[in-house]
Amino acid sequence: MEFKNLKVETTNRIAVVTINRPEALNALNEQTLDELQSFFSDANDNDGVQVVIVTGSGKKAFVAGADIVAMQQLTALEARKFSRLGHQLMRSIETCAKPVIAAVNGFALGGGCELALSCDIRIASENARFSQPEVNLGVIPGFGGTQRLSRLIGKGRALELLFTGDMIDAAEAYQMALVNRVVPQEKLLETAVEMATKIVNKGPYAVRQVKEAVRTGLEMDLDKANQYETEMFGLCFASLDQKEGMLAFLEKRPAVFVGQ
Ligand code: DAK
Repeated sequence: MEFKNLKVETTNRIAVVTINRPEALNALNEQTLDELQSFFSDANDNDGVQVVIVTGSGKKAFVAGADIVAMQQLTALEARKFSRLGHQLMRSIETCAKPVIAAVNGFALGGGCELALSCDIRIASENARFSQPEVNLGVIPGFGGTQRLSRLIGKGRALELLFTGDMIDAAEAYQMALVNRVVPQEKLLETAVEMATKIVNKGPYAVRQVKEAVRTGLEMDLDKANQYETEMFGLCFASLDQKEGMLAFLEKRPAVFVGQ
C-alpha cells in the first residue's frame, strides 16, 4: 500500500513510522487509521521489522487527536464505524508481535494519547503534552482511552484526566508513569532508536513471548497468568534462539539469533 499520511523508514530492522499531516497537527482521519492498520498488519508478519517506533511529523504534535473536522458531521452509525476502526488499530498495535515504542514529540491529545497508550513503551520529548479532552467536545474517548489509561495509571488519576480534560506536561506524565522517559526533543528519536537497537539484538522469539506473556497475563488472574508463563517458558526451549543463546553464553561469544 502506498501511504499518503505516513512516512515509513526501516533501518536495521527498526521501522520508524511518522504520521505526516502537519497541517492538521497529525490528527487521525479515516485514511490515516487505514494506513496505520495496513502498516501494522504487514509489520506483524515481516521478519525485516523487529521493533516499531511511532512518531509524529514536526516539532509540535505527536497526534492532536481524532480529526474533529471529519468527526463533526458523523451520524451515530458512522461514529460507531470510526470508533471500531480506531479500536481495531489500537488492538493491532497492542497485540503486534513486535515491540512498539511511541516517541511522543508534542501534543498527544484524545486519539493521539490513545495511540500512545496502545504502544508498549512511551518516550516523551520535554514539550510533549497529554490529555483526553473529549468531554470538551461532548463525547468520550472512542479508541480505548477510558480502558487503557485507567489500566496504566490507575482509576483515580485516569478519571481526573477524563473528567476534567486537563492537559498535563511531560514531567507530570512521567510522575504518573504514563511515560517511561522524558528527553530533550532533539534527543527523542535517537533515544527511541537506542532503545529499539537494544531490543533488536535480543532473541526475537523471546522478545515476542515477553510481550505476549505480559499482555495476556495482565488480562488473567495471577494463578492462570503464572501457569501461562510456565507454558511459554517451556515453549522457549523448542526454539533455535534458546539453543543459540545458551550455547553462545557458554562459548563466551555474542549470540546470533534467527528469531525461531
Ligand atoms: N482535528 C482536526 N484539526 C486539528 C485538530 C484535530 N484534532 N487539532 C488541531 N487541528 C488543526 C487546527 O484546526 C489548525 O488548523 P487551521 O486552522 O490552521 O486550518 C491547525 O491544526 C493548527 O492548530 P491550532 O491553530 O489550533 O494550533 P494551537 O497551537 O493554537 O493549538 C492545540 C494546538 C493542539 C492545543 C489545538 O489545536 C487543539 O486544542 N486541538 C484540538 C485538540 C482536541 O480536542 N483533539 C481532539 C480530541 S478528541 C469517537 C472516536 C474518537 C474520539 C472520540 C469519539 N467515536 C467515534 C465515538 C476521539 C476524540 C478525540 O481525539
